[in-house]
Amino acid sequence: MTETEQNSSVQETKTVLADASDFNAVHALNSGWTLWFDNPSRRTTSVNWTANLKKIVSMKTVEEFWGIYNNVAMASDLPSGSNYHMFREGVRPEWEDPANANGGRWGYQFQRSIGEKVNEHWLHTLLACIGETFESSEDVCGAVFSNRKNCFRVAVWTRNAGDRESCENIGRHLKAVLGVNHTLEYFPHGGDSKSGSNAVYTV
Ligand code: MGP
Repeated sequence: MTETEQNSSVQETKTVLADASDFNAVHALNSGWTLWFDNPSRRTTSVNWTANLKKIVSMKTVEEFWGIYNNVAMASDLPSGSNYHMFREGVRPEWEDPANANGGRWGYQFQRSIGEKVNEHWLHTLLACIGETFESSEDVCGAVFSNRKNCFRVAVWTRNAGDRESCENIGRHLKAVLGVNHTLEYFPHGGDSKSGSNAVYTV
């Protein structure tokens, strides 16, 4: 390409700022996503779990995502014991949803001393989900941020715990997205280290 051609191609590139009077350009996400919150003060058992899940808002475009992200509480500021859940539209962030029923989750716990820096890890996880940057992104159901007394936890829920290759692809990518060197563990829903069950995959 000659310099003149390059200049003209640059000039033709239209951005959202190209027209000072029209800021309506939007960039559609591959699928819709919904942000949920649950309030721990009222969640004690798996029986009342569903009742405490609150849908905050759904989004279909990159612009809506940023508008929402910039106007909700930072994950590190959530009350201890509560969770954010960002799930594909139509999938409830609970084991019982058909999309999750045969699935599981990758999770990583950050020490609370990481403080506000944990928000970057959560944001990068959100961007990987809505940007569908996982190799088997269709198997990603959603992501969960948990603010706990002793830690922050970021998890990614996948659709099929029996599909080792897909799960491990997702786990490896999450590890890169989080930028951590420690081992990540995958548990089918319903099992975790507290209940004594072992991780079925590690990356
Ligand atoms: P949790 O918050 O995922 O675990 O689930 P954590 O953070 O290790 O535990 P915490 O006590 O520190 O909060 C806590 C409890 O919520 C579980 O033991 C279940 O009783 C209930 N629960 C969690 N999830 C994700 C579900 C779900 O999807 N369905 C149902 N029915 N109950 C759930």
